[in-house]
Amino acid sequence: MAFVEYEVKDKYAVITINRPEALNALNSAVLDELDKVVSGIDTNEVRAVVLTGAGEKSFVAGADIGEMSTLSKAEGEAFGKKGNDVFRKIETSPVPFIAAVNGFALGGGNELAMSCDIRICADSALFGQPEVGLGITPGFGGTQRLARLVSPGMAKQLIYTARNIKADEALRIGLVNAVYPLSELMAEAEKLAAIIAKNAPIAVRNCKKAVNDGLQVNIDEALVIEEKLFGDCFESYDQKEGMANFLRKKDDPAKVKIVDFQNK
Ligand code: CO8
Repeated sequence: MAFVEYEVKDKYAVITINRPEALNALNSAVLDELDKVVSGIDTNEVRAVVLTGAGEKSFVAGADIGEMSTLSKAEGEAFGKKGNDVFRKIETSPVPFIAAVNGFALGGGNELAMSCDIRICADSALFGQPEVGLGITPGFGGTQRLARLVSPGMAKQLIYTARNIKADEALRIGLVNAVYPLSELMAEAEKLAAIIAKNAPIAVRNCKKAVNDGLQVNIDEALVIEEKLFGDCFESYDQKEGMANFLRKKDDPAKVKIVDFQNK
Protein backbone atom coordinates (compact mmCIF):
# COMPACT_ATOMS: atom_id res chain seq x y z
CA MET A 1 0.00 0.00 0.00
CA ALA A 2 1.15 3.53 -0.72
CA PHE A 3 0.22 5.24 2.54
CA VAL A 4 -0.27 2.61 5.26
CA GLU A 5 2.32 0.04 6.30
CA TYR A 6 1.37 -3.13 8.14
CA GLU A 7 3.92 -5.37 9.83
CA VAL A 8 3.10 -8.44 11.89
CA LYS A 9 5.62 -9.12 14.65
CA ASP A 10 5.43 -11.66 17.47
CA LYS A 11 1.64 -11.90 18.08
CA TYR A 12 1.27 -8.15 17.66
CA ALA A 13 1.33 -5.83 14.66
CA VAL A 14 2.47 -2.32 13.85
CA ILE A 15 0.45 -0.04 11.56
CA THR A 16 2.27 3.03 10.29
CA ILE A 17 0.53 5.93 8.55
CA ASN A 18 3.11 6.70 5.91
CA ARG A 19 2.62 10.04 4.20
CA PRO A 20 5.45 12.01 5.78
CA GLU A 21 5.57 14.63 3.01
CA ALA A 22 2.20 15.88 4.34
CA LEU A 23 2.98 15.06 8.01
CA ASN A 24 0.81 11.93 7.58
CA ALA A 25 -2.36 13.99 6.97
CA LEU A 26 -5.43 11.86 6.30
CA ASN A 27 -6.80 12.18 2.79
CA SER A 28 -9.38 9.80 1.29
CA ALA A 29 -6.69 7.45 -0.04
CA VAL A 30 -5.07 7.13 3.41
CA LEU A 31 -8.45 6.48 5.03
CA ASP A 32 -9.30 3.84 2.41
CA GLU A 33 -6.01 2.05 2.99
CA LEU A 34 -6.33 2.25 6.77
CA ASP A 35 -9.82 0.78 6.45
CA LYS A 36 -8.46 -2.14 4.39
CA VAL A 37 -5.60 -2.80 6.79
CA VAL A 38 -7.81 -2.73 9.90
CA SER A 39 -10.44 -4.94 8.23
CA GLY A 40 -7.75 -7.40 7.19
CA ILE A 41 -6.17 -7.98 10.60
CA ASP A 42 -6.09 -11.69 11.39
CA THR A 43 -7.31 -11.53 14.98
CA ASN A 44 -6.30 -15.14 15.60
CA GLU A 45 -2.70 -14.31 14.90
CA VAL A 46 -2.55 -10.67 16.05
CA ARG A 47 -3.47 -9.89 19.65
CA ALA A 48 -2.53 -6.20 19.90
CA VAL A 49 -1.76 -3.41 17.45
CA VAL A 50 0.55 -0.40 17.69
CA LEU A 51 -0.52 2.52 15.50
CA THR A 52 2.00 5.25 14.71
CA GLY A 53 3.07 7.78 12.08
CA ALA A 54 6.08 7.66 9.78
CA GLY A 55 8.99 9.98 10.49
CA GLU A 56 10.10 11.77 13.61
CA LYS A 57 7.83 14.79 13.45
CA SER A 58 4.23 13.75 13.15
CA PHE A 59 1.76 11.09 14.18
CA VAL A 60 -1.00 12.57 11.99
CA ALA A 61 -1.32 16.33 11.39
CA GLY A 62 -5.05 16.09 10.77
CA ALA A 63 -7.41 15.51 7.92
CA ASP A 64 -6.09 16.77 4.60
CA ILE A 65 -6.95 20.47 4.49
CA GLY A 66 -6.34 20.71 0.73
CA GLU A 67 -8.82 17.93 0.02
CA MET A 68 -11.40 19.38 2.42
CA SER A 69 -11.11 22.97 1.20
CA THR A 70 -13.53 22.61 -1.74
CA LEU A 71 -16.09 20.20 -0.28
CA SER A 72 -19.83 20.92 -0.40
CA LYS A 73 -22.00 20.39 2.72
CA ALA A 74 -22.96 16.90 1.52
CA GLU A 75 -19.37 16.02 0.64
CA GLY A 76 -18.19 17.33 4.01
CA GLU A 77 -20.69 15.12 5.80
CA ALA A 78 -19.66 12.12 3.67
CA PHE A 79 -15.98 12.78 4.43
CA GLY A 80 -16.80 12.94 8.16
CA LYS A 81 -18.60 9.60 7.88
CA LYS A 82 -15.68 8.05 6.02
CA GLY A 83 -13.31 8.92 8.88
CA ASN A 84 -15.83 8.00 11.57
CA ASP A 85 -16.43 4.57 10.00
CA VAL A 86 -12.72 3.71 9.94
CA PHE A 87 -12.08 5.03 13.45
CA ARG A 88 -15.10 3.15 14.80
CA LYS A 89 -13.68 -0.02 13.23
CA ILE A 90 -10.52 0.53 15.26
CA GLU A 91 -12.51 1.27 18.43
CA THR A 92 -14.61 -1.88 18.05
CA SER A 93 -11.84 -4.15 16.76
CA PRO A 94 -11.49 -7.25 18.95
CA VAL A 95 -7.81 -6.44 19.47
CA PRO A 96 -6.51 -3.55 21.58
CA PHE A 97 -4.93 -0.66 19.70
CA ILE A 98 -2.09 1.39 21.22
CA ALA A 99 -1.47 4.80 19.65
CA ALA A 100 2.23 5.61 19.76
CA VAL A 101 1.98 9.35 19.20
CA ASN A 102 5.34 10.38 17.79
CA GLY A 103 4.67 14.08 17.13
CA PHE A 104 1.74 16.15 15.87
CA ALA A 105 -1.66 14.70 16.74
CA LEU A 106 -3.85 17.51 15.50
CA GLY A 107 -7.50 17.47 14.44
CA GLY A 108 -8.08 14.10 12.76
CA GLY A 109 -4.75 12.95 14.22
CA ASN A 110 -5.89 13.44 17.79
CA GLU A 111 -9.22 11.87 16.80
CA LEU A 112 -7.42 8.83 15.38
CA ALA A 113 -5.38 8.47 18.57
CA MET A 114 -8.58 8.73 20.64
CA SER A 115 -10.18 5.86 18.73
CA CYS A 116 -7.38 3.65 20.06
CA ASP A 117 -7.62 1.93 23.44
CA ILE A 118 -4.41 3.35 24.88
CA ARG A 119 -2.33 6.41 24.00
CA ILE A 120 1.34 6.88 24.84
CA CYS A 121 3.43 9.65 23.33
CA ALA A 122 6.83 11.16 22.73
CA ASP A 123 7.87 14.17 24.81
CA SER A 124 7.79 16.11 21.52
CA ALA A 125 4.11 15.28 20.83
CA LEU A 126 1.57 18.06 20.34
CA PHE A 127 -2.17 17.48 20.65
CA GLY A 128 -5.11 19.66 19.68
CA GLN A 129 -8.36 20.16 17.86
CA PRO A 130 -7.62 23.20 15.66
CA GLU A 131 -10.80 22.87 13.59
CA VAL A 132 -12.67 25.99 14.72
CA GLY A 133 -9.69 28.01 13.49
CA LEU A 134 -10.35 26.51 10.06
CA GLY A 135 -14.09 27.18 10.14
CA ILE A 136 -15.20 23.61 10.84
CA THR A 137 -15.98 21.38 13.79
CA PRO A 138 -13.95 18.30 14.73
CA GLY A 139 -15.57 15.75 12.42
CA PHE A 140 -13.87 12.43 13.05
CA GLY A 141 -15.30 11.88 16.54
CA GLY A 142 -13.42 14.65 18.39
CA THR A 143 -16.42 16.31 20.00
CA GLN A 144 -17.57 12.94 21.33
CA ARG A 145 -14.41 11.06 22.29
CA LEU A 146 -12.51 14.00 23.82
CA ALA A 147 -15.48 14.81 26.06
CA ARG A 148 -15.65 11.18 27.18
CA LEU A 149 -11.88 10.77 27.65
CA VAL A 150 -10.99 13.92 29.55
CA SER A 151 -14.06 15.83 30.72
CA PRO A 152 -16.78 17.77 28.92
CA GLY A 153 -15.45 21.06 30.33
CA MET A 154 -11.83 20.42 29.35
CA ALA A 155 -12.88 19.07 25.93
CA LYS A 156 -14.99 22.16 25.27
CA GLN A 157 -12.16 24.49 26.31
CA LEU A 158 -9.65 22.75 24.03
CA ILE A 159 -12.09 22.61 21.11
CA TYR A 160 -13.46 26.18 21.43
CA THR A 161 -10.00 27.73 21.82
CA ALA A 162 -8.28 25.48 19.21
CA ARG A 163 -5.28 25.54 21.59
CA ASN A 164 -2.63 22.89 21.15
CA ILE A 165 -1.22 21.17 24.22
CA LYS A 166 2.15 19.54 24.81
CA ALA A 167 2.80 16.04 26.06
CA ASP A 168 3.01 16.98 29.75
CA GLU A 169 -0.41 18.62 29.68
CA ALA A 170 -1.88 15.71 27.71
CA LEU A 171 -0.60 13.43 30.47
CA ARG A 172 -2.01 15.66 33.21
CA ILE A 173 -5.53 15.70 31.72
CA GLY A 174 -5.52 11.95 31.04
CA LEU A 175 -5.39 12.13 27.26
CA VAL A 176 -2.25 9.95 27.26
CA ASN A 177 -1.11 7.30 29.72
CA ALA A 178 2.64 7.89 29.53
CA VAL A 179 5.30 10.09 27.93
CA TYR A 180 8.70 8.85 26.69
CA PRO A 181 11.67 10.30 24.85
CA LEU A 182 10.96 9.95 21.13
CA SER A 183 13.86 7.50 20.75
CA GLU A 184 12.21 5.13 23.25
CA LEU A 185 8.57 5.50 22.22
CA MET A 186 8.26 2.62 19.75
CA ALA A 187 10.16 0.20 21.97
CA GLU A 188 7.83 1.08 24.86
CA ALA A 189 4.73 0.74 22.66
CA GLU A 190 5.87 -2.63 21.35
CA LYS A 191 6.75 -3.79 24.87
CA LEU A 192 3.21 -2.91 25.95
CA ALA A 193 1.73 -4.68 22.93
CA ALA A 194 3.82 -7.79 23.64
CA ILE A 195 2.67 -7.86 27.29
CA ILE A 196 -0.99 -7.64 26.21
CA ALA A 197 -0.40 -10.28 23.51
CA LYS A 198 0.84 -12.76 26.11
CA ASN A 199 -2.43 -12.63 28.06
CA ALA A 200 -5.50 -14.70 27.22
CA PRO A 201 -6.86 -13.18 23.97
CA ILE A 202 -10.53 -14.05 24.52
CA ALA A 203 -10.37 -12.46 27.97
CA VAL A 204 -8.59 -9.32 26.69
CA ARG A 205 -11.11 -9.01 23.85
CA ASN A 206 -14.02 -9.36 26.26
CA CYS A 207 -12.48 -6.75 28.59
CA LYS A 208 -12.30 -4.27 25.69
CA LYS A 209 -15.92 -4.93 24.80
CA ALA A 210 -17.06 -4.74 28.41
CA VAL A 211 -15.42 -1.34 28.99
CA ASN A 212 -16.53 0.10 25.65
CA ASP A 213 -20.11 -1.18 25.68
CA GLY A 214 -20.57 -0.63 29.42
CA LEU A 215 -19.67 3.05 29.16
CA GLN A 216 -22.60 3.61 26.77
CA VAL A 217 -25.33 2.40 29.17
CA ASN A 218 -26.39 2.78 32.81
CA ILE A 219 -24.55 0.86 35.55
CA ASP A 220 -27.18 -1.91 35.87
CA GLU A 221 -27.09 -2.67 32.16
CA ALA A 222 -23.30 -2.31 32.20
CA LEU A 223 -22.93 -4.95 34.90
CA VAL A 224 -25.11 -7.33 32.88
CA ILE A 225 -22.78 -6.77 29.92
CA GLU A 226 -19.84 -7.60 32.19
CA GLU A 227 -21.52 -10.77 33.53
CA LYS A 228 -22.16 -12.09 30.03
CA LEU A 229 -18.61 -11.41 28.84
CA PHE A 230 -17.22 -12.93 32.06
CA GLY A 231 -19.33 -16.03 31.51
CA ASP A 232 -18.23 -16.21 27.91
CA CYS A 233 -14.62 -16.87 29.02
CA PHE A 234 -15.53 -20.10 30.79
CA GLU A 235 -15.10 -23.51 29.14
CA SER A 236 -12.41 -22.00 26.91
CA TYR A 237 -9.04 -23.73 26.74
CA ASP A 238 -7.40 -20.51 27.95
CA GLN A 239 -9.60 -20.24 31.06
CA LYS A 240 -9.07 -23.88 31.97
CA GLU A 241 -5.33 -23.77 31.38
CA GLY A 242 -4.86 -20.34 33.02
CA MET A 243 -6.58 -21.47 36.21
CA ALA A 244 -5.02 -24.95 36.18
CA ASN A 245 -1.61 -23.34 35.97
CA PHE A 246 -2.33 -21.27 39.08
CA LEU A 247 -3.47 -24.36 40.96
CA ARG A 248 -0.41 -26.37 39.85
CA LYS A 249 1.80 -23.56 41.12
CA LYS A 250 0.09 -23.69 44.51
CA ASP A 251 0.83 -27.43 44.77
CA ASP A 252 4.41 -27.15 43.69
CA PRO A 253 6.12 -23.83 42.84
CA ALA A 254 8.53 -25.78 40.60
CA LYS A 255 5.59 -26.41 38.28
CA VAL A 256 5.29 -22.70 37.49
CA LYS A 257 5.18 -22.02 33.78
CA ILE A 258 4.17 -19.26 31.45
CA VAL A 259 0.83 -20.22 29.97
CA ASP A 260 0.82 -20.38 26.20
CA PHE A 261 -2.67 -19.04 25.63
CA GLN A 262 -4.24 -20.44 22.48
CA ASN A 263 -7.09 -18.02 21.77
CA LYS A 264 -9.58 -20.85 22.08
N1 CO8 B 1 -3.47 18.66 5.57
C1 CO8 B 1 -2.75 18.74 4.42
N2 CO8 B 1 -1.43 18.98 4.41
C2 CO8 B 1 -0.82 19.15 5.58
C3 CO8 B 1 -1.50 19.10 6.80
C4 CO8 B 1 -2.90 18.83 6.77
N3 CO8 B 1 -3.64 18.71 7.87
N4 CO8 B 1 -0.64 19.33 7.80
C5 CO8 B 1 0.56 19.55 7.21
N5 CO8 B 1 0.46 19.42 5.89
C6 CO8 B 1 1.53 19.57 4.88
C7 CO8 B 1 1.88 21.04 4.66
O1 CO8 B 1 0.98 21.64 3.76
C8 CO8 B 1 3.27 20.91 4.10
O2 CO8 B 1 3.19 20.54 2.75
P1 CO8 B 1 4.14 21.28 1.64
O3 CO8 B 1 5.54 20.90 2.04
O4 CO8 B 1 3.69 20.69 0.36
O5 CO8 B 1 3.90 22.74 1.79
C9 CO8 B 1 3.85 19.73 4.84
O6 CO8 B 1 2.73 19.01 5.36
C10 CO8 B 1 4.72 20.14 6.01
O7 CO8 B 1 3.97 21.02 6.81
P2 CO8 B 1 4.52 22.44 7.32
O8 CO8 B 1 5.51 22.99 6.35
O9 CO8 B 1 3.36 23.28 7.67
O10 CO8 B 1 5.31 21.97 8.63
P3 CO8 B 1 5.58 22.82 9.94
O11 CO8 B 1 6.51 22.02 10.77
O12 CO8 B 1 5.96 24.21 9.61
O13 CO8 B 1 4.16 22.90 10.68
C11 CO8 B 1 2.09 21.99 11.55
C12 CO8 B 1 3.56 21.73 11.17
C13 CO8 B 1 2.04 22.97 12.72
C14 CO8 B 1 1.47 20.67 11.95
C15 CO8 B 1 1.36 22.60 10.32
O14 CO8 B 1 1.64 21.82 9.18
C16 CO8 B 1 -0.12 22.66 10.50
O15 CO8 B 1 -0.61 23.54 11.20
N6 CO8 B 1 -0.86 21.72 9.86
C17 CO8 B 1 -2.30 21.68 9.93
C18 CO8 B 1 -2.75 21.15 11.27
C19 CO8 B 1 -4.25 21.19 11.36
O16 CO8 B 1 -4.87 22.22 11.36
N7 CO8 B 1 -4.84 19.98 11.44
C20 CO8 B 1 -6.27 19.85 11.55
C21 CO8 B 1 -6.88 19.72 10.20
S1 CO8 B 1 -8.63 19.73 10.28
C22 CO8 B 1 -9.03 18.16 10.73
O17 CO8 B 1 -8.19 17.34 10.99
C23 CO8 B 1 -10.48 17.87 10.78
C24 CO8 B 1 -10.76 16.41 11.06
C25 CO8 B 1 -12.19 16.09 10.85
C26 CO8 B 1 -12.56 16.15 9.41
C27 CO8 B 1 -14.05 16.06 9.18
C28 CO8 B 1 -14.36 16.14 7.73
C29 CO8 B 1 -15.62 16.86 7.40
